[in-house]
Amino acid sequence: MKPKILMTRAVFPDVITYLAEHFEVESNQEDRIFDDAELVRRMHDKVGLYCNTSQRVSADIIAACPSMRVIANMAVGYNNIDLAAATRAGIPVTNTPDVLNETTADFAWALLMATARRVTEAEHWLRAGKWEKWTYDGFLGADVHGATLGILGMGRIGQAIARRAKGFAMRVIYHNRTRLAPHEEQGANDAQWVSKEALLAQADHLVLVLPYSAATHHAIGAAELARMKPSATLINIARGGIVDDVALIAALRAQQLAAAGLDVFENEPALHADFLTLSNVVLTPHIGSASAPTRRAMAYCAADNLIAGLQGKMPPNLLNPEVLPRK
Ligand code: 8YV
Repeated sequence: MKPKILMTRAVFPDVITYLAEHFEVESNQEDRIFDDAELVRRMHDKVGLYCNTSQRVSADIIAACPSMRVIANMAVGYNNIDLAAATRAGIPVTNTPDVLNETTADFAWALLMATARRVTEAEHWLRAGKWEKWTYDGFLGADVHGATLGILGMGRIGQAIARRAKGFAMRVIYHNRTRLAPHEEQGANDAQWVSKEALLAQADHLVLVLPYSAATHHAIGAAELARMKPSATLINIARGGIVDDVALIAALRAQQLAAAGLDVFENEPALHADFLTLSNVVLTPHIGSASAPTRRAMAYCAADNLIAGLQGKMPPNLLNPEVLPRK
């Protein structure tokens, strides 16, 4: 008999076929969202969990699923999983890094450009039938070329964003807990490390690409927004919770900040209703990695991690190697 796994959300059907070569798969192509109790109930006879960031896997859930042997998250971020609790329970946890770096960097630029040049605001106005004549001051935005790009969080996606700034002749500054090696700063990234305070004060366009954790909760709040230029744009493609959304709404209303491009929100998908009343925001539903080839690559990456883990092999993207027996 094949080992049993649960897939918490709908995926490309061929990924289910692929996993079914190895496992008895319980899929969820109806794409219902499981609450904690339903997840635990469905996991009672399963050894593998294939999930994504919409599925919370808390310490209580881990404790209530004693047969669970591997968790494969179809995302690079894994703040939905209590990694420490999984590690204590000896459960390998995997994610899907790298395959989405370039696609997510592309999207950061799409959001930055749309926000700086007011693309969606102008389109809504056009669709509303308001375009009667050209005006010299219609939808004036901020320049991107020649401006200073700030990046908070300079991991693999941050660096892919930095590399793209060359074509826009931008100065790139970044802040990260760990500074890049000199050859990385001077090479393709061409980026200068600055303090967080300097980053906030100098950036014309500030992109957030840091992982969410207790340490980065509200890393951008009222005090940080007050340090930014009133002409600046803020782009969040990382995680809801890194920005204090209430403080951001107040800053955007007061035009203490020119505009924001947001792909992620606190408590998403139930975002703060006041965002919908603002014209100086571009809002997208967490689609940073959503290109067809990349979502497919993520889905197979998570599948390969689960297969390796349940076969007792080293999963390619293991987050907690300390759970494996020492050789
Ligand atoms: C995912 C993401 O698509 O990888 C991540 O961390 O935020 C996105 O690429 C989304 O979280 C679904 O798991």
